[in-house]
Amino acid sequence: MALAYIGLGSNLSEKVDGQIQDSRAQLNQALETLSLHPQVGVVNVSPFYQTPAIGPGNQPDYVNGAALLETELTPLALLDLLQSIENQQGRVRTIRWGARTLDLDILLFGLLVHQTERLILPHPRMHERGFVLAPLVDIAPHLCLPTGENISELLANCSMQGIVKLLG
Ligand code: 5RY
Ligand code: CA
Ligand code: CA
Repeated sequence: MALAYIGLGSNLSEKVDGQIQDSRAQLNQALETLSLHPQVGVVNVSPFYQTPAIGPGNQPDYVNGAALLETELTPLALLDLLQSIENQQGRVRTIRWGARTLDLDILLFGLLVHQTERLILPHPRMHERGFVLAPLVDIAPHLCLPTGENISELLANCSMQGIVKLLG
């Protein structure tokens, strides 16, 4: 049984059965699907944040969050599952770093350090992104990367400009 932290993001809504699924609903739907998987447990979920989009063009703000999973899956099997949930929730891959209905990233898989074409662990940019670290620190303030760096200390060096914690 491994513990894995994931990052969740969405900056596009989608219509499901005629109803608008806003970005918060996208994240909640993904967590629901994960919790129903026989080899995955959702241990803890962070508050969600509204965050200015970083990337090309003019994009809507994101909703970002983080979650702690316990899983029997291998890192690559978990990645397959996360990508299948992204696709199931209407993610269309057009331009790199473009707006998306759902983005699920493995941030940490235990203390595993792994680097292949498909998957780099820890997530290579997590240490410098406020929208990743702020929700993560809410659920794991004492968490350290395999390098020994504490995530609360890393967050203190990130810009929190425009990042707002959402209520409820
Ligand atoms: C930079 C470039 C591309 C940062 C930079 C991406 C999210 C990035 C996002 C998200 C917010 C992307 C990857 N320099 N902005 N932009 N939240 N994902 N706020 O989840 F993150 S595309
Ligand atoms: Ca991402
Ligand atoms: Ca991703």
